[in-house]
Amino acid sequence: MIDRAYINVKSGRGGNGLISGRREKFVPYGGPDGGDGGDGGSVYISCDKSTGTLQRFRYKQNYSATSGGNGSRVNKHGANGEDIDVLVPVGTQIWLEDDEPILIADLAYDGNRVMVASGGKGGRGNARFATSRNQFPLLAEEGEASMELNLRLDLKLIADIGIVGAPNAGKSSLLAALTAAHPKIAGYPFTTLEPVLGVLERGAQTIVIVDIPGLIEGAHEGVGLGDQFLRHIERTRVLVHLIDGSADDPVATYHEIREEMEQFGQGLTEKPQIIAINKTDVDGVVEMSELYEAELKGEGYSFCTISAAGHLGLDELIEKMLQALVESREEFEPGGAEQIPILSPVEPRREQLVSRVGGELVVTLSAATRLAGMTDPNNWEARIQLYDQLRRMGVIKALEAAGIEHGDIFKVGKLDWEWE
Ligand SMILES: Nc1nc2c(ncn2[C@@H]2O[C@H](COP(=O)(O)OP(=O)(O)OP(=O)(O)O)[C@@H](O)[C@H]2O)c(=O)[nH]1
Ligand SMILES: [Mg+2]
Repeated sequence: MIDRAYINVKSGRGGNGLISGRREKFVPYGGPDGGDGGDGGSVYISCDKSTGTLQRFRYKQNYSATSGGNGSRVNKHGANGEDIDVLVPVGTQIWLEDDEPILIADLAYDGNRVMVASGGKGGRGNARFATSRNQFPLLAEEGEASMELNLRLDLKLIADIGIVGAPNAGKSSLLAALTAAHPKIAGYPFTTLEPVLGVLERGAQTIVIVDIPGLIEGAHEGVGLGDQFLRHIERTRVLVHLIDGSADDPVATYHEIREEMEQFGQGLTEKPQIIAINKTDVDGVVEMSELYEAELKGEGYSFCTISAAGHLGLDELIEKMLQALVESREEFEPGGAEQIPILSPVEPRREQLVSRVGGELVVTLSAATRLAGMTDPNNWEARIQLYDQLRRMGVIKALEAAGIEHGDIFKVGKLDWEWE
């Protein structure tokens, strides 16, 4: 079972604005008519309770939204790119992979959604730059660049109910009896080697149940991979502790497993728990169950007797599970499902005007580089118009403040410019 995955997301870039139109005055339909580029699509991540694991991210790691279309003539706007939604299970944390990973969002409740990479804005066409002073602008903007991020997904809560117990207790049989899952079942210990998820539908309720491999003494220290399995039940709300009623000393085994859980820590023994004695169809188990129940009463948990293989007592067990889930939700979700767990928004786009890169002054303001990207470097008139825009954006002031001198070269997008 995978509970961590790495993905790469990329938003769509904005489409370019267009420089187009007829320069002559008094011509019908004359004037600048270059349309705007469309906006690029954004990438969202949303959680959904029908998605159980991060398994499928093993096969697909790259998620990209589409780019905006370029503007065209006659003021025609480019098509917008399409947003995409990456579906993850409820309980997924999204981390930005950096030197120090940064938690972007904690999708704790069904339907939570967060934008992780915003689409680039479309560039403006030359029609938008027309003023009374400049009736035929030779300027347009490139679309805003896309955003690309490497993310780590961590699934915190994998199931509502975790079934724990000794090897051979009948845990997988119980999962098979309650859900449509088909775990391997066999009459020897350690049949289950990896956790298996199943879904139980009860009216409008959907309960995700996880069956884990059997726990034995030393589990918390890693014996039989027990520490890994304990980590899985750490991420469930309610435990069903299944006891093999036909085994030799089930009460002692129960205490052994509780001791392992106690040693492991992480609040496992504080979770709501239902003790279920299994195999009541075996002769004598019903009678012995009364004794076991009396001995385990002091534990303060609710108690029932079932036969997983014989499908006996399951309705009562399901009722107890539902009740425990309601109580656990009241305890952990005071704000209810409306609560928004999203922690921090995506990193804002960098908006520094000018920076020095290896002794050279480079204009970094994206609004400026996008204009430069569409400017014909050989057209002096276009360059004058661009210079005028750079001045309005405060770029020229910033270059002066950075100490630019006569004869120095500065870069804006693909253009090199000599300072005069
Ligand atoms: N008689 C009887 N046998 C049962 C019952 N439930 C399970 N069993 C049997 O007990 C054996 C173990 O069942 P599993 O469901 O594989 O047990 P498990 O707890 O998942 O075992 P591990 O995965 O090895 O930890 C199998 O032979 C089952 O058929 C029951 O209610 N009655
Ligand atoms: Mg099993």
